[in-house]
Amino acid sequence: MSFQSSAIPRVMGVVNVTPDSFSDGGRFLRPEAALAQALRLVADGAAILDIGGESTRPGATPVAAEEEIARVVPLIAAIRAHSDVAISIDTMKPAVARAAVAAGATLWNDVAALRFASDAPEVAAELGCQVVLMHMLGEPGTMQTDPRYDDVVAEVEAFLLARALTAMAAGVAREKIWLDPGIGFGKTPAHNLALLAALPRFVALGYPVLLGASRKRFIAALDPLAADPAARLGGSLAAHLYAAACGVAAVRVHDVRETAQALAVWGAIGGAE
Ligand code: HH2
Repeated sequence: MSFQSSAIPRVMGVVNVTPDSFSDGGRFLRPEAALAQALRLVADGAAILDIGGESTRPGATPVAAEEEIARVVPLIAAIRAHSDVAISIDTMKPAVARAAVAAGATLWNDVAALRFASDAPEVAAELGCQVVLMHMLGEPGTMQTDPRYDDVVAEVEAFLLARALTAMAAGVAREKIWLDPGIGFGKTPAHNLALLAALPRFVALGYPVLLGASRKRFIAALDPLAADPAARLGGSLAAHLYAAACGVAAVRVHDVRETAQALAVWGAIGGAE
């Protein structure tokens, strides 16, 4: 296997301001609790905070743009007032991305890869922010209903390259684009493991790669004692250290302190050289 290590990946800490996210839903709905959590993640080692106002787990209730904006914008503004950490907005809606960037976000993390609104690529270009294009099979409500691929790695790779071309055709600068294979978004455990194993191939595409394996269900498929998402720290760390060795630019995690420590040890051993 050819590893492409060059640096310790940045840690992106997750702050979900939602009642129903799969691992931290409901915990940070109050603005003060969300701000305290965000600042704790910065102190713990997060270089980027990913703020989400709508859960994408299968069966989650869709949220109107106005409600999503009301959840995320005050938090982004409050974080901006307290810290210069990079802020990412996790949304599929151009109106939410626009409001978040106006409040201080510099990265639009779109799990729909700018597919779910016809003007999304143009809005991304107009905002001039960085954009994460993530692979998802279909849409959140049905993505986990018997997902099938002939060749999951080739199909995810082709999808991401096509979405990058669409974004660039709309005016998004190439250097603003990140790619993410979308662990858990329309994938069986076997698909997720194949995509993880193929990370060097995704890194070789020449875009920064973001990897989000934190507390995801494929870990429970490998460990019968990990039914509770909070019991998946060991598996999350293993996946993210492996991703670091493959040369990803950032890892999206809930357990920021533990991940930052693991990456520091890995880097000190020489993993990033
Ligand atoms: N995973 C989740 C949400 N957003 N964005 C990117 N780029 N990559 C991911 O792997 C990713 C993501 C799912 O995790 P979480 O935010 O904890 O849950 P929910 O979607 O239920 O809010």
